[in-house]
Amino acid sequence: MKLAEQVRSGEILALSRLLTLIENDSPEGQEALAELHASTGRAHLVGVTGAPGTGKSVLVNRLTQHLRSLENPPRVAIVAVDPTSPFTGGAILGDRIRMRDLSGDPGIFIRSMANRGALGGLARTTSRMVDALDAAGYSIILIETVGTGQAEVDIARAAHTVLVLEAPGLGDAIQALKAGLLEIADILVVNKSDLPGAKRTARTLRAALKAGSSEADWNTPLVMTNALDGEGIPELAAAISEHQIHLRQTGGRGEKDRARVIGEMERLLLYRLTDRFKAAQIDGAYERAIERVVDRELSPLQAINELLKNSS
Ligand SMILES: Nc1nc2c(ncn2[C@@H]2O[C@H](COP(=O)(O)OP(=O)(O)O)[C@@H](O)[C@H]2O)c(=O)[nH]1
Ligand SMILES: [Mg+2]
Repeated sequence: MKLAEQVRSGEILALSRLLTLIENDSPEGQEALAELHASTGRAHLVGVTGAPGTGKSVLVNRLTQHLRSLENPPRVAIVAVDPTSPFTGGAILGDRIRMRDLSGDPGIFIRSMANRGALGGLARTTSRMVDALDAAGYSIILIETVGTGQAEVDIARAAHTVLVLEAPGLGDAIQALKAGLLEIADILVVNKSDLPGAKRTARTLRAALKAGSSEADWNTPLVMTNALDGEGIPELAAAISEHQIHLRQTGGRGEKDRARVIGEMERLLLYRLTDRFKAAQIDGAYERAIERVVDRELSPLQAINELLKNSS
């Protein structure tokens, strides 16, 4: 059986292999993805972002456990996009907890990005992995990204439902405001509700939410959780489900999917046309242009205009 068919029929080893092929940007992976495209579009994508240490990994683990304990449990996949070294405490602890609590349930699939998807770009690689998991029949895909770099924030933003995590004691509320994280939140989560200061953090964020709420048709809820003991997790799951229904009813889901497609196509077009353009330059004209810009003879715009003029 071909790889795409194996993935579609839920074979775990085939799925793992496809994800590795995607990470390595291999043609075989691209071929399988092309075959699988018609089987995508069913999963609900949930982005989970926030500063390091807010408890994203533990929360994702706890949320998954909760979803799997429901009467009709969805199949859940987790993609962890964590550019921090695997040797930092948080990531290791998060992974260990996951391994211990979630292993053995065939309805759960967990994948950490082995590298930063250096070959294909982080956003592109993640988006393709999500497509593979979608085609493999996971109906909820949780995407954990550190809310620090623009690429990571963009990955979360591309999801249908975006959770932004906060925790007391990091000077965090202000940080999130600065980073513009609040604006992309469909659900705001104040985790570590057991710690002193959690209520104050929630109050600060509620005020900020009110002040900044511009989206007319969805009032971003604030949910307090304790990811360690699971308090607030059922409420969080309910809020995600409500947002999912809201998107379906308002046509927001279609809009988000379309935006994702447009983004992916424009990225591809950009890479393809750039490669083709560079390949068409004769006698190192492109490299020469770079040197002239470096030497301040031309501005980047002048250099590109000149190259375009000479090659048309
Ligand atoms: N007190 C408390 N600690 C938590 C809670 N959730 C996570 N933590 C701890 O916060 C640290 C960072 O958690 P982790 O999930 O790795 O954070 P991440 O970097 O956002 O993925 C770990 O030591 C967790 O045990 C919580 O609800 N309450
Ligand atoms: Mg983590």
